[in-house]
Amino acid sequence: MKPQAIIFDLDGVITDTAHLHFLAWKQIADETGIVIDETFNERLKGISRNESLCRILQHGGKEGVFTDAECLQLAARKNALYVHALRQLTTDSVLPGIRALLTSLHELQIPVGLASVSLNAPAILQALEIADFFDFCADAAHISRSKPDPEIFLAACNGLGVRPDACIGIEDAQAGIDAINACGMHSVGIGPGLTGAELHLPSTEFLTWPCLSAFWLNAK
Ligand code: B16
Ligand code: MG
Repeated sequence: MKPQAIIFDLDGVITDTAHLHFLAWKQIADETGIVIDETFNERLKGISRNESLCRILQHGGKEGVFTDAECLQLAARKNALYVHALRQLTTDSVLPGIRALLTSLHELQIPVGLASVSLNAPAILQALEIADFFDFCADAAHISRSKPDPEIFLAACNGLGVRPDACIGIEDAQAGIDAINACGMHSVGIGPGLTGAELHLPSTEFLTWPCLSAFWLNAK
């Protein structure tokens, strides 16, 4: 038996945009007198744009300092910086092993979904020239709760018409692993520092169909 679908996170699994998010947020934080570093940035992975801003302001002790309109402006400026930085993405920016895995899944006719809370996800898939591999991308604009809430993964399952417990979810962030587990999907974690993933791989290079297939036989 094969899984009914494989559902991917974007940032950190398909391509590494976390550093670009960090640089854009760092510029906004610097301008508001808040210090953030890469360690703090780990806490923003899988977290929506507005929620990320709230966490940064809280981190800098500036919660409640800005009006709602000013917060919207800060988030919009961060996004403009980030979108500008996305211009550097090329087809070579797909993480190792991912294009080969997507090709295998396509040949095996296993549906593929995307569960990214990034509103820029469709443009990123286009820039990487892998959009056609995805049967359904959950629309982040219709999600009201960031990971670790399972909402985005459930939306991907609904869109594909599959049962969560018959699917594999792949994530690099702790909030994402928690979201996958919360909806009964089978979780695969990529990279260091994660707890609770059913299968844990050091990097995307190890993410092959034979590896996922063996995991699936043991998971069921
Ligand atoms: P945007 P994922 C998430 O993507 C990022 O991990 C997170 O850092 C970012 O704030 C969020 O997307 C929203 O992104 O500002 O482009 O809408 O990990 O869910 O693929
Ligand atoms: Mg991620």
